[in-house]
Amino acid sequence: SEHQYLRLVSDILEKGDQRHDRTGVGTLSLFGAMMRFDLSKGRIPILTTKKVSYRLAIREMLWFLSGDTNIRPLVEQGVSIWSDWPLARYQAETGALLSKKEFEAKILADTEFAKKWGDLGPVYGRQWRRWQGSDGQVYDQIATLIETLKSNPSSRRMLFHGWNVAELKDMALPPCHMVYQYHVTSDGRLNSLLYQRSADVFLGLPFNLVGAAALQAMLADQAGLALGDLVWTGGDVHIYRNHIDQMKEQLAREPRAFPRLELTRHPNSITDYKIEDFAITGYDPHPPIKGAVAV
Ligand code: THF
Repeated sequence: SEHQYLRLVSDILEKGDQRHDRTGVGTLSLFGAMMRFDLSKGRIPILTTKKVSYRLAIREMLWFLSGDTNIRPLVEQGVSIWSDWPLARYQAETGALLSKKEFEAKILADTEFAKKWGDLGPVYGRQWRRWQGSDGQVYDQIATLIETLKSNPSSRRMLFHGWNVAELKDMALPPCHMVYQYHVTSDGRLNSLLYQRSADVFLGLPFNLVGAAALQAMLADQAGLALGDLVWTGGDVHIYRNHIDQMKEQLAREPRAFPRLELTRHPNSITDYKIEDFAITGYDPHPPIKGAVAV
């Protein structure tokens, strides 16, 4: 339940190591954490102690699955959560001072501009769907995973990975949610385990939980399986210093029941899901809590 998340937050606030980080903001950080969510009753972990824009998180997951690495299709759908990194690169390389809104407007208006400045490099989608092997072959890790879920569900090798060492230097950000492993129980339930090397507990983690649960539901749907547990595990699990007040406010709230997820359509392929296929019911969150993202 959500208490696991709140306990993690209070652990970090109480015992977290004060660290300097890449972004210059500074964090309180713990190393190594785990949470386990039971999805078998149809409920998925969308936090209720603040309002989470879960549609953005599902759209982000659908974008990963499409194999795209350019922010343009996200911006077209009103998803701005990836725009800060291309904007920072554009500003650093051209000296131009644009607001995020102005930058996104150029991405939408100008195809050439979007190609040049909207791409994040070989991030998630590329590695998941088109991992370039040293043998010259291109590997679709998601297609292989679905095949194995169907043909050999007792396999212990059902996973996909984002950390392609040779290509890290070309990525706007190396993958945070890095390995997804799957497991099918003898009674046909799909479990998943996400290993996240670095977790922004206030902003990113709530999104990553929604994405992982939505993905698990799509994979189960494609492979004809029921849902089991979602296990989340984190490496450097941190709260940015400028999120501490927000986290304290969130901790003071009483969690409610997680909402239900139902897929209302059964597409033939993992790439055919649309945002409308995700019916979320019973989501009754506390009000949103704002916080700035560290770039
Ligand atoms: N970098 C950092 N510092 N934190 C992250 O969580 C993160 N990500 C992705 C890549 N780099 C990261 C980007 N994901 C929001 C949510 C997810 C993000 C980035 C930003 C965010 O600002 N959410 C707000 C507003 C959402 C909205 O637009 O409505 C929120 O209140 O949830 C982790 O994968």
